[in-house]
Amino acid sequence: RPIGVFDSGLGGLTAVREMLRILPDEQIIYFGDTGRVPYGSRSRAIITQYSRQDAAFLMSKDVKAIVIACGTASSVAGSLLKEELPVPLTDVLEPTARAAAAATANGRIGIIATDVTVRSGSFQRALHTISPQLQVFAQSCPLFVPIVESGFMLEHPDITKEVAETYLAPLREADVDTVILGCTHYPILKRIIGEVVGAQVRLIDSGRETAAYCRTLLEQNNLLAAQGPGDCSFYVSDRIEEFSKVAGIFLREDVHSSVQLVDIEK
Ligand code: DGN
Repeated sequence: RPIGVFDSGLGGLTAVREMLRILPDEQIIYFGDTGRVPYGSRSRAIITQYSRQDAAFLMSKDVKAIVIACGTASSVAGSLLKEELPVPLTDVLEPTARAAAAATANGRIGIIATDVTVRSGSFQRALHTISPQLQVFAQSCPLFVPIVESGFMLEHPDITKEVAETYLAPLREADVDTVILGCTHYPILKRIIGEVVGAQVRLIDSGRETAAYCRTLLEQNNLLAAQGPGDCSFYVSDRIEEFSKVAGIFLREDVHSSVQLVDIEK
């Protein structure tokens, strides 16, 4: 049986890229809600409703586990879906917080994420559960998701960098030595973000850490695929061409033939 992964759009591919590397025998079903992205500026009620629909779609594909590869959906609906769904599920919060707490030397951690995620305090809580002494500085970067979804950063890296400089200035002043990329879209901008914060700052990739934890989750539940071949099929709710283009560049393979359109509200 496959593993289901969902995000509001392209961001969850940061988890998929790592899953393809560390779980090469698994079948992956990815759903990107490109018709309704962004989630980060919507109400909690709507994000909960969308997340439930996304998970239900994956369940209809008979998945054995679900990865919520979206900081926003994790922050709003993660606990709820863990209770509601009959399969093991991970969100991005705990694996990412754990990696950040392990990486910091000076105890000062920055979080960048969508507005909803920052305001929910979810990463802050996850970090303080691990260690109450950590000093946490959070910053929302609302333009990053549309920049990624539209592929804008490919044509305009200089403007993207200027946007990043504006958003990240407070974190530089706060002298953080670790920054959580708490929205799974952000690792797609990792190089630019890294240039802005400087090489001495560790960037924690929420997609990648969640993929690593997914492996642990499968092991714990005795669900690892015995043998391959693994593969990945993609479903999106709109803009199949744009998704395929950016996904192909990011995953470094042509995904066109494995992307299908789905009506999630049916
Ligand atoms: N990838 C989603 C996240 O991690 O928060 C982006 C949310 C959105 O759609 N803005």
